[in-house]
Amino acid sequence: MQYYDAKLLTSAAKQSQWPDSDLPEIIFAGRSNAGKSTLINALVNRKNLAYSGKTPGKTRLLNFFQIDDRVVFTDCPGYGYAISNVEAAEAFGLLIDPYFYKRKQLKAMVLVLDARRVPNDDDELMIDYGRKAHLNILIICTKSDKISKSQLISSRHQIAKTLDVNEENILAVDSVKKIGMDEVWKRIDKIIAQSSKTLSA
Ligand SMILES: Nc1nc2c(ncn2[C@@H]2O[C@H](COP(=O)(O)OP(=O)(O)OP(=O)(O)O)[C@@H](O)[C@H]2O)c(=O)[nH]1
Ligand SMILES: [Mg+2]
Repeated sequence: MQYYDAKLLTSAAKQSQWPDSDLPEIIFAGRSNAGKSTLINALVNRKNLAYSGKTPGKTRLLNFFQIDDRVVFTDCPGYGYAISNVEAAEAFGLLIDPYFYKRKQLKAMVLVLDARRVPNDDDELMIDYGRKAHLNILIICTKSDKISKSQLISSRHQIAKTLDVNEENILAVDSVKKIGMDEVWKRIDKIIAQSSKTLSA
């Protein structure tokens, strides 16, 4: 089992609180309860690094985790719980807008989707954020253990169509049993390698 030195750098509500770091960053975004925090924990072999809670939608901050001296994972608050709540939507925009558009070391977005659900308008909005900020986009379907192989195949088709992405960029994982993590790391390593070129350029 691979060991990762992973630590919470900081939790930020606004730009002045972003950590002072020049490592490449990857944001993990997705609907509340999609499995963002559990995925981060699984990737670094930790149980409680990123808190994965029983009260979905509670985190309202960007949580920055440094992994070794290589990369920073940013755990984004989940969206979609209070879709009709304008205030909540505004607060979310205020939190992530500057981060997506001003954070130079932000290189990629992992869009976390529950494999059992079709992407909704919020997911489409989120992927648009990533595209407008010129990020690499990787889609991870969590909870693949909860559906059959054939359901997973059709789910991936559906996601590719709805979000207009190549199926190659849609991976499936079971974060509880930590299945699929090697493939996710391969993609992350690739992103890190590419961004170290642009960061030092
Ligand atoms: N079976 C199974 N359960 C999962 C998987 N990933 C996440 N879960 C469960 O789904 C629930 C939500 O996971 P979280 O990681 O807290 O979700 P989140 O996206 O961080 O949620 P917010 O922070 O509230 O937005 C937890 O009970 C997890 O144990 C998976 O791959 N398989
Ligand atoms: Mg979470």
